[in-house]
Amino acid sequence: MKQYLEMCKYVLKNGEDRKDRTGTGTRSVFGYQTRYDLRDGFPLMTTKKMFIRPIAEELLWFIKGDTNIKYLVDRNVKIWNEWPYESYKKSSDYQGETIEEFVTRIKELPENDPFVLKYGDLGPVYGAQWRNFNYEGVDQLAKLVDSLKNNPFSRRHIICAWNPVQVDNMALPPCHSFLQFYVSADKKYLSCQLYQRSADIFLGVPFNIASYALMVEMLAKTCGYQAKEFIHTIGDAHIYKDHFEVIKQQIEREPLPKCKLVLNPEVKSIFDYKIEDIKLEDYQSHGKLVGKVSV
Ligand code: UFP
Repeated sequence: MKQYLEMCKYVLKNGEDRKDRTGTGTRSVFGYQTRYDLRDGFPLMTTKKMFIRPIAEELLWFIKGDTNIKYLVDRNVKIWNEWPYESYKKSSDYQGETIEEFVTRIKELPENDPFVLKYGDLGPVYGAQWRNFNYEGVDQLAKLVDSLKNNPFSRRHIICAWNPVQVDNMALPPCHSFLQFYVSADKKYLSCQLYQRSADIFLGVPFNIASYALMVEMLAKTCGYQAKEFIHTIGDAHIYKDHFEVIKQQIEREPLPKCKLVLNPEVKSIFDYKIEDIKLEDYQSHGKLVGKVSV
């Protein structure tokens, strides 16, 4: 994970200070690429403490094609809560509830309750585009699985979450927008490259790397390959101003040996994974580092 720390240093040193949508302000570089070899371990950040469970739950939620935070809230995964809360706050139904009260309400109500359907839904975000592009029935993930198995050397192993028709209806336009997969000439290995248009280097990127590394591993296992490389190509690579101090602390830390991902070998399709089929072994890390999310 040295490459990640190099990127942090590079952006701090060479980035330009910019205003941004959230009002926090960032230091940013346009265009940066890192490559993670998945054969020598799983790229979960070791220079701060991380947890695989929310990352895996979110990925399973994408794979299901779900776009309502209810699934995540029920599993105590908080990562998407701010966005629906902010839109609820702007609505005429808002009665001064805190985010905790809003989330508790979503958790206690059934998934078909009108409040959950109205205020828990994020619009046509990742899950919708992956499984039902533009709400027109195109299942990009199923097509990808089919082409990886039956046409390995295709140059069209693509999943695209960026949908110009629906982007304005999404709570957050896709950051990790365009994915391409590549099978090695000997049909042994599967690699993946992600184009991420916008990346919060301190909070988002460690999460995004682990999420896509997990996805390649799951696809590789269920399509007959071994995961090889995750290539992360970023558009606007930025560090929020209020993360400068904490990221400098992280840069000082020495990376520890990579952990190992263990997937249940009984699972034969990417659509069948459950959280208990995904385990990490030998994860060692430095202590927790916290930073505020800019919404
Ligand atoms: N962001 C990430 N990774 C994600 C995600 C969001 O880094 O997976 F969903 C960050 C990037 C940016 C903000 O700081 O969230 C999105 O804002 P914008 O749409 O203005 O780029």
